[in-house]
Amino acid sequence: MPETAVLLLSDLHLPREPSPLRESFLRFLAGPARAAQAVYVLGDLFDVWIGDDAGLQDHAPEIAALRALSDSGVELYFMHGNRDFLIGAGFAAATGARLLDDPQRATLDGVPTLLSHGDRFCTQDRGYQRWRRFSRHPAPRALYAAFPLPLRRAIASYARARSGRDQAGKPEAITDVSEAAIRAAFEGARVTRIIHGHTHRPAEHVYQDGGQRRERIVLADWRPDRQEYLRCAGGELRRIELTRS
Ligand SMILES: [Mn+2]
Repeated sequence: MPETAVLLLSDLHLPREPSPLRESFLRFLAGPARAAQAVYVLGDLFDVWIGDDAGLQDHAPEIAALRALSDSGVELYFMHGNRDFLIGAGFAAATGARLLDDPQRATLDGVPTLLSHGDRFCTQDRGYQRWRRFSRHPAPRALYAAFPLPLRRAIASYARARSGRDQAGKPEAITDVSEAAIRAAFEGARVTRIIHGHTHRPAEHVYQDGGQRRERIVLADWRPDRQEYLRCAGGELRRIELTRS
């Protein structure tokens, strides 16, 4: 029986400008991704996404490569991040990706798993959660979508700069996930594994709750010196550095 690997990645934050990260992602799609059963992108694939109209053009090479991957028979799943939550049906149609709800329960390699971008678990960051609720609300979204392209770009870059300043001033514990939110997610979804990104703090956290072993895997963000994905197959999880695979 052929091994059926599932690959997961998040927080690539691919920019609109030419970048080695964009090249690496294209190498990933043409290389290791082709041998997988499924590829899950758990959000913030793009650093900014102001709408499918602009995004599909700004990221034409990635869109074509994602399409080639799904045409080759690899299942492609995409979850929104806080930077690219405006990805919509146009992206799904162009790439062949299925858009997932956040959180999403899935059985990966036989393990009941909860997948999430991760920002929903950062409940101690009240200011951020307020912004999250506002930005995902249909009314402001419809208003934003009706703005001309240059205005949408300007608003996005203002929001990004502001959030960078806000986050820099907050203590680490506030911007990380809340353990209470994680426990509630384990209980609610009845899973023994959570995989998420967003915090840029790659780690494996193991919990022992009433004799039950649970684990929380935090995916790594991509940097010039580190581009990795998580490979889930044959009963083990492995972080694989793209440059060495
Ligand atoms: Mn994020």
